Amino acid sequence: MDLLQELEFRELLYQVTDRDGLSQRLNDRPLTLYIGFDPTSDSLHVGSLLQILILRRFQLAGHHPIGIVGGGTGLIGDPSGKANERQLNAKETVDDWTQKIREQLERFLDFDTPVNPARVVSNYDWLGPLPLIDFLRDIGKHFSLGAMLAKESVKTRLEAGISFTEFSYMILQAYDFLRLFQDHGCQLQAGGSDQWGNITAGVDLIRRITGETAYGLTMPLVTKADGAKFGKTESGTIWLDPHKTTPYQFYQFWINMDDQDVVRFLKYYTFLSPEEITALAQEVVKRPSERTAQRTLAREVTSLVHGRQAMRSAENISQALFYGKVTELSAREIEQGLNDVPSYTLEGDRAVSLVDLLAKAAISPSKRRAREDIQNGAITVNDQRIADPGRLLTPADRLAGRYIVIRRGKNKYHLVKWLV
Ligand code: 545
Repeated sequence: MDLLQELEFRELLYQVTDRDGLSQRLNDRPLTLYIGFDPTSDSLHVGSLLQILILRRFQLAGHHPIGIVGGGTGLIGDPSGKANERQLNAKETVDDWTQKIREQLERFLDFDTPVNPARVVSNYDWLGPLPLIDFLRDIGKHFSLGAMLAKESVKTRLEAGISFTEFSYMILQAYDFLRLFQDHGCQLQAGGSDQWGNITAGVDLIRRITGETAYGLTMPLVTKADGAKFGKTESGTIWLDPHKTTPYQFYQFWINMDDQDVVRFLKYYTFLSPEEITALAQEVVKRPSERTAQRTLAREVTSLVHGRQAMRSAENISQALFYGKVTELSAREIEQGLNDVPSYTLEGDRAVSLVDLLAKAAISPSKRRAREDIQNGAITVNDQRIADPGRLLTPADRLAGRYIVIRRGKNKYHLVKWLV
């Protein structure tokens, strides 16, 4: 299986400007390719992860990957796939985000391999100093208004409105490709299918100016079988930054994947071989309740993004919460596993009555109901069912010296914390 065949197996090929030409070129000798990421926020998310992994797949196959961070284009705003004009962000903000995105990209690529080290560059380096008159004469002249208006990204916006700023975006992205082609021999640009218009604009510009061939390739936009938006949960976007989405939340996102989606996501997001993926696909059919495919997916992607240790810890938290063993967790694991459940903060070492606490922390609606909840066996403290309505909580009940985990009913978790 060559690289393009592998991408086909992984359902990652959507459009290619010249499938046979590119295939030959890839089998002939190492190629340089790039993918761009605009700093539209301070972190990349699971949507962009797919693209980062494409760079990595090419690098593993011996090709030279370049990641562009759009320090320049991020100041303009890509209209592709956007129904409305974007709000411009302040330059300082874009600068700050450019730096953060650059650092994230760098974590996924290999810069130390002597044969085909990765490169990450910001397009502000050449777009920032670009002189307007030269730009309009040398680059603008190659773009026909008819072709620009016919691009999906512009055509769909003519009604709702599009500024000259966003309209010009495709020229900047095309110019990036030309610069990388000239400066680094970069012959391929990849991206999601929303980028097709911008990518082909670059392929055309390179042909017009140099007379040579460059290639473009897109991947499908990631969708879910049930039509829900991929990469979001009730608690928001799944980011790659562990301060925005904890490794445990990240792990949960993957382990909760529907049976209908899990095999495709193993193909998209892991480096497991086609044989291993096929075997897991059979598990989904034969033993769906074991969720072996989901567990493998969560383990692989969490290790990839947050490292083995964070993955182990996420696994540990999941198990403990599932099997009622919170006492086995460390302080950090408790914080991580329960960071999105209601919490209540207390001070001091005095013993507190469980009934009072249940009412004060609004775990039970009132003191009377708190007593009933205890009598009905609905309350656990650190996974221990409590039967005595007179129970006092003392410092000895605290986990790691400062936490008590209270559950009401099957899975309504609450975290009580002591200030230390
Ligand atoms: C800029 C300069 C270039 C080439 C490309 C670009 C960026 C491109 C773009 N891409 C998207 C993006 O989203 C924000 C990233 C999160 C901080 O806008 N014009 O930057 C997404 N891209 C990855 C995929 C995409 C695309 O980063 O291509 O299709 C999402 O899957 O929307 O010279």
